[in-house]
Amino acid sequence: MSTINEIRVPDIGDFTDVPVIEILVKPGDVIAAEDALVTLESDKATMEVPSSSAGVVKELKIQVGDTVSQGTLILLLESAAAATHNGVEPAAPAPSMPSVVPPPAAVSAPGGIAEVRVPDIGDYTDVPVIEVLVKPGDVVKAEDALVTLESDKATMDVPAPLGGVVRELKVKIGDAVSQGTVILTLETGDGAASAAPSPAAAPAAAAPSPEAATAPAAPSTAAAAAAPAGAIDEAAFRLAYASPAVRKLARELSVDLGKVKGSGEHGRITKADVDAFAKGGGAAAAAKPAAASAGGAGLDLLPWPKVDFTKFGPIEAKPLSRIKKISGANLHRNWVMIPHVTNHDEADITDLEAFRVQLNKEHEKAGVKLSMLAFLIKASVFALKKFPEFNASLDGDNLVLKQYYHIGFAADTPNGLVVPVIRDADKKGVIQIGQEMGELAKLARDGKLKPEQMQGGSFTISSLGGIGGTHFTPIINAPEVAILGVCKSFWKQVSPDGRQSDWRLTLPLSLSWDHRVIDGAAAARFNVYFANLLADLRRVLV
Ligand code: CAO
Repeated sequence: MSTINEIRVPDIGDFTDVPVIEILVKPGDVIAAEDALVTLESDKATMEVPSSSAGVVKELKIQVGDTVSQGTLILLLESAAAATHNGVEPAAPAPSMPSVVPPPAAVSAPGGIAEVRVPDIGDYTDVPVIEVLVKPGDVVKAEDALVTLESDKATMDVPAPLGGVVRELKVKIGDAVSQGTVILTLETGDGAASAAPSPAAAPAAAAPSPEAATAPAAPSTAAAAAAPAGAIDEAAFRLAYASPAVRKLARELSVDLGKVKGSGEHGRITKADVDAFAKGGGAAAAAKPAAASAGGAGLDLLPWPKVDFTKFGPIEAKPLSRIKKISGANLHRNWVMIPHVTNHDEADITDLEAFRVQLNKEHEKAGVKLSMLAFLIKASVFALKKFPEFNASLDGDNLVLKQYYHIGFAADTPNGLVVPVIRDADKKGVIQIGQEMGELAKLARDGKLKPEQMQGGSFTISSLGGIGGTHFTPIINAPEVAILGVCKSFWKQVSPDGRQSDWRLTLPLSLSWDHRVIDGAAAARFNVYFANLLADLRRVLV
């Protein structure tokens, strides 16, 4: 006899609405109790949810991109009666995950020396320290990450419970820690505990520690020292975008994660990538479009320069935001793997601007405020219909021409660049596009965009029009093949016949395109057609 168990998200501390970034099982899989089912990732921790029972996966109830909280149903598991006899309790709650934002854990004398200890991390003991993010002399603020711990189920940062100056490190990479282990001592006090460290106040700047004198960051020095010559590059391993289970597998297979190309979302390295890399020496890269295929020699670049900046003046080291790390890795890949060319042009938007102002007046009472970008998104659809290879993706030797028009727009947020997508822009009017843009841009600024609101784009527009500039080189948002950049419009005197002249409002266009798919003549034609559309939108009727 078999029973169906509901497997739910266990206690994950204070976290709610945590995105699911990977599903590790599928219907029909036979799993043992404690096998990892899904990976969740917040901005502080990556954690795997293990199964509380053994059995066969019957039905998945979530998908990648969903957000989950404690109690969310993950899947249905069919457990054999034998499993119960073996002592596996089908209805047993899944093991509690560690609190990922632990309560402050310092023993502190105001204005004195505080011992910062590992806080409550649930049932975990002897968790290895995989990264030490600070060094003696560093000025830290409350909540700054101090060390990263990684068990086989979760990766978590231990934050500073209060501000101060790091006095002495008590752990190093490789140490195993449990609740209560002293991580470091912190000198607290009026100046030290203040939120914004002033460069002059940082002892690291005034009197560099021995570590600071040899490397910009202690973690990389320590990691490099720990790794035997010719072994895994620890710094690159740590920076690789992968879940704990994938890291564990990479360790087991001695795979240098820093060298594996991720085929997952946002370039995330999956188990399959690690397996393929281990078996085929870089086979993971073959999953990429044509340019990524094997055969190219290594870039053979010089190592990145290591400079002790404190030798030249005061500095402040600021960790990159999660968005910056993800978008940086994507931008880097796109820049290196796509042969970019950028064509610059100009569009006469004098009449369109007058129309925009008039529309805004007409809809003022309804609270509608259209910027030029809404018109550009709409106009791009017509240009993409005319030049379908710009609304496409490379898939091996095939060009996938999309019959949908999902237009992404780059949005600048306090945490970095994100690209929300207006779906089916061909089916929407400019006012609806403008309203959706406003909503998506607000969600982006508040850090509340859902993954699905950034997926599926077929072409992107990056507008710096509200800021300035004349032209720039936007980086293509793979797997798309083109991106349009626009800058601030300006008044320009033009003379079509060399005798009479006129002042026209002019919009600078910068179209970057993938030379594997598009050639220069097509790009020039695209720009001319697009500019003509903007000059006279009646052309869309033709
Ligand atoms: N020329 C002149 N003025 C322009 C303009 C243009 N091309 N585009 C917008 N403006 C004006 C708007 O009309 C608005 O003016 P008012 O304040 O007088 O109404 C002002 O500039 C600000 O516009 P905006 O930036 O708020 O609105 P938008 O719709 O143009 O852009 C958004 C929205 C989310 C795309 C934008 O805020 C943003 O984040 N831009 C940066 C994108 C970016 O970082 N790109 C680079 C990516 S590569 O690193």
